[in-house]
Amino acid sequence: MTLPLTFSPEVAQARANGAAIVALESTIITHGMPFPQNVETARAVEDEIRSHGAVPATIAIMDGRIHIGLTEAELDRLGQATDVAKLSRADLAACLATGGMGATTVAATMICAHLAGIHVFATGGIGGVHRGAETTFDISADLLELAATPVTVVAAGAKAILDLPKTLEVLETHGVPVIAYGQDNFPAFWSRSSGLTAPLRMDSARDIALAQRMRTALGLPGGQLVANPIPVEAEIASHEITPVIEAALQQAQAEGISAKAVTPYLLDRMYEMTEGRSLTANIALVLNNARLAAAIAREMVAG
Ligand code: PSU
Ligand code: MN
Repeated sequence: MTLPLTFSPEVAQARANGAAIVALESTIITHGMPFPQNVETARAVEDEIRSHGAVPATIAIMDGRIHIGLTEAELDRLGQATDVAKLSRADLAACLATGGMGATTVAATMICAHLAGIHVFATGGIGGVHRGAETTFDISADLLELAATPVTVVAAGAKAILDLPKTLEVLETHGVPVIAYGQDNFPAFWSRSSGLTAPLRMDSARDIALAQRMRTALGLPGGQLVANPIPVEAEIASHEITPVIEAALQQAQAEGISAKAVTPYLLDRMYEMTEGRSLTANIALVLNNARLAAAIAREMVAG
């Protein structure tokens, strides 16, 4: 069976030229931000990568094909669609087989990026171990994907809607390098610090690129999580965001939200309760991650 990969003209050209490429996920577009800010942000992130010397490849499933890079029209279609499946490792193949439209999470984007020969991927936050996981067993497949698929993921850490100590423990158990960029602390998405020390720290894109290559050379499967703190001016202090997180979690529980619906529900409640401020911060940190990912991708190409 030939792989159902469709490259956008821009990405096809980048591959032919051996240019630096940065993968981008699509669940952040369909389930992470409201329209039209989702499409505007997706475009701004792509432009940020272009202006930092790399080519963006937004990944999504459309018409039974894995699209590596979306045209303007495809991005619009995805951003406005309301019936898009949220795809992880478990449902990627089924969506392709049945021809539906699907947005890729961190896990599914890593799989598709690897198939396309892309080694770096920028996003906002990764999934993790949910609070109460000791009873719900709700642990994002993103964590196991980082252990299995050789793609370096640049995120702003993980949201404090998750259980961050447990998230770091699971990553360690599965042998995933967690690298804080430019500081010792593991960042918590809207806040630069979670109060937890990250297992590793690096201060240059070059070291991060080299570490991924070294990992693969050693025969170790899997990628790396680069935790890049939100820019200072965009940060929401932890004493401001914590009560909002608590309220959102309580509402999710009261409404019996479970499984795949949990993360999108919490993001939506946070947006409402902060009157959009959580979204402004989210956009700033994704742009910041795009810049770092572009620098890492350039280092990987430079070899
Ligand atoms: N965290 C965010 N924003 C997001 C997501 C997570 O701050 O948009 C999305 C990503 O696509 C991530 C997915 O891979 O949610 C994780 O979902 P789950 O917890 O159901 O595995
Ligand atoms: Mn989950």
